[in-house]
Amino acid sequence: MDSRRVEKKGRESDPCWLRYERIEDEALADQYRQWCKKLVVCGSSPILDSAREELVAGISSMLGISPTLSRDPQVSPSLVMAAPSEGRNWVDRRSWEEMGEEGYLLKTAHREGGASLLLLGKSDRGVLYGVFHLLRLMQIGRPLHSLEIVENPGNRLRMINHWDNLDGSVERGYAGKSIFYHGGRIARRLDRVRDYARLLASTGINAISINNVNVGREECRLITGSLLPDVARLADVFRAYGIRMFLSVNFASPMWIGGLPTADPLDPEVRRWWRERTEEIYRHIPDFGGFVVKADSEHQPGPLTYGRDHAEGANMLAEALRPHGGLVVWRCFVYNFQDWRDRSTDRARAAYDHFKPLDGRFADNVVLQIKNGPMDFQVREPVSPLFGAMERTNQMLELQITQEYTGQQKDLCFLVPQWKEVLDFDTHAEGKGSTVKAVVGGQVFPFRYSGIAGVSNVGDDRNWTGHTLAQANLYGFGRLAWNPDLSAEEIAEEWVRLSFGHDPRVVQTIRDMLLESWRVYESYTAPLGIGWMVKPGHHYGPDVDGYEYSYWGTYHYADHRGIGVDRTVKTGTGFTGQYFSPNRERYESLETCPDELLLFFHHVPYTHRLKSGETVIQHIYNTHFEGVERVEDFIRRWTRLKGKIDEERYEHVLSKLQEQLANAREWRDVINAYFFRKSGIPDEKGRKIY
Ligand code: GCV
Repeated sequence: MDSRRVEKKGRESDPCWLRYERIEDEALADQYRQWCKKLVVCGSSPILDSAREELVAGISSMLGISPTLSRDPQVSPSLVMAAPSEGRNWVDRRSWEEMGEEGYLLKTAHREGGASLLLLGKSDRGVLYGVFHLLRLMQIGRPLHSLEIVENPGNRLRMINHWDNLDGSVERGYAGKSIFYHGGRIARRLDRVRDYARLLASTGINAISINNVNVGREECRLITGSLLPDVARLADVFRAYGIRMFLSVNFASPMWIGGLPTADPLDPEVRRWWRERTEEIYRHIPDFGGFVVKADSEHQPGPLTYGRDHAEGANMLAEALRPHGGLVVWRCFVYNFQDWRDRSTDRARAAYDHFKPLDGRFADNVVLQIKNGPMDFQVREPVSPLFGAMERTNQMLELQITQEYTGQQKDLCFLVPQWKEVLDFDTHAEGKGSTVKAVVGGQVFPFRYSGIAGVSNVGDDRNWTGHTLAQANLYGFGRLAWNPDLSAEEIAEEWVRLSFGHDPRVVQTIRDMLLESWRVYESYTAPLGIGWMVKPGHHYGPDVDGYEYSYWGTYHYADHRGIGVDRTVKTGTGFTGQYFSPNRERYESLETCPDELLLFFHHVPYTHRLKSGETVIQHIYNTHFEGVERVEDFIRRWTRLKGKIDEERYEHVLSKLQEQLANAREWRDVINAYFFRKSGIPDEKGRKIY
């Protein structure tokens, strides 16, 4: 076991997918030993040192040998890990040029006098990513004798956002307390943070923001001399794994901690204040990434208070960061300006209505961070129409790894299939093929900065994520941010093998359960694109009209005749008009709108027939009964793994599944009863509705 793992309450934290279990197939292990017993390391830097340490730890643990270290590149056979400056000598020009800034090459080179396994990067980061790739191949049992791999990331920014507060709480956190903060201070021991950095780097993450986007007064201190030395300690840990640190800032900081009478972005004193603050940050953290900002949203202050718009607000911060190479990540989750007294208000329209007119006005070191859907991380939503709609403005995608509306790490819900649908969605912004992944990958418009951010699901629980199987979401997020073309199946299988080994029944069972789980969760919580039927505040469990902003049932508009939100141009809120053709027409028409989003876009009678042939009301009943049955089936399948995986994880997952079953039953009963009473239409199968 890795001695670097921190102890919590006397117990080691879970290594997740970096288990490096001893390879039991001796023939395979022998093959690997041939390559790994001599390690040639050319170059040194904090990142290369992390790479070397990881490689040595992985090899020792999997193969039971300590590789001899050498600087002599002629040693053979050997594994050669070379810094960018030296790696160039090892391969032909074409191979070298195939690699991008953060790319790497893994190649078995058979040469006169012997052979070497080359692990080269265009940057130190690239080498580190190559090390993790090689270790992954070994954990999965792949042969190494004829490797020829060149990998480059599909996204420039691959970022994790934390919603951690200084008091140690985590907004929408379901896995214990923050790993960064305890009681108003930054943790003294950072072993756990270091293991986290390893986990993130192993999937290719290169940026992290470490505090909640709802920035309270206390958290404002993170950008002051009182906490910056500690923030810099955290930055040091992440830097050694190629991860740049960002901080969330409160737009009113000049007033809250600067003593100024205003935070108006056009006020010269305010601008000077931000410049000086930023300079101080860079004195502590020379490679600081920049600011993440939630402005004019859910009680957070912003430029609108001063009659300024979001571009003026963001550009002021961009100006302060520019001399240092920093970025402003400006969130588009803004809907407060809408008039809630007006019954035709549609929250889905908000981000587009607000930001689209500002296209071209943002500085080039501002990136707009857009949630995947127009609402807020629901189980099912269409893709936000803002993607691709601002061709002169850097854009990135925001996903929620933490499972606020998707089971809160109590219910199993593997989100990669949902994210794949988002990434593969064709916006048609520049004609066919303008997928979301191409937009945020910077291939549709030449964005200077773009990429993907995910809200972390990690806390100080021993297993990091509350539900052990929720580790797969963190892993899957990182893998997709690196390579959005990977399939959900590939990612699920890879994660299971790394985390649970290669027993065919174990692999198949867990992989299949993961892949089915989002639709199962959807089946008992969110019929046909209707979301939000959650208990207020904490958002777990069913309450059809419970959601705190659910004025007049605006999220489902259910009455005794029908259900759904009419968002058509013809008779509704006009939201469908925000999409490019042909998506606009597809959603506008009842005939072509996909069933799973029907009630998001249309208000229909309960007796409306879906493409499946079922009526809407019968679909609601059926899916809620089936959802419970599917969870019962999960439990049956899981119990067949007894004895095939370690007792601790077996029992833990079993208890989570039992909790999920209770939750699914509650959803079934509450939702079915509500719509039975509303519609007066009985279940055609005569099942009991409570
Ligand atoms: C950090 C949702 C969540 C909030 C979160 C917000 C956001 O509304 O419920 O907890 O705040 O999204 O993304 O800013």
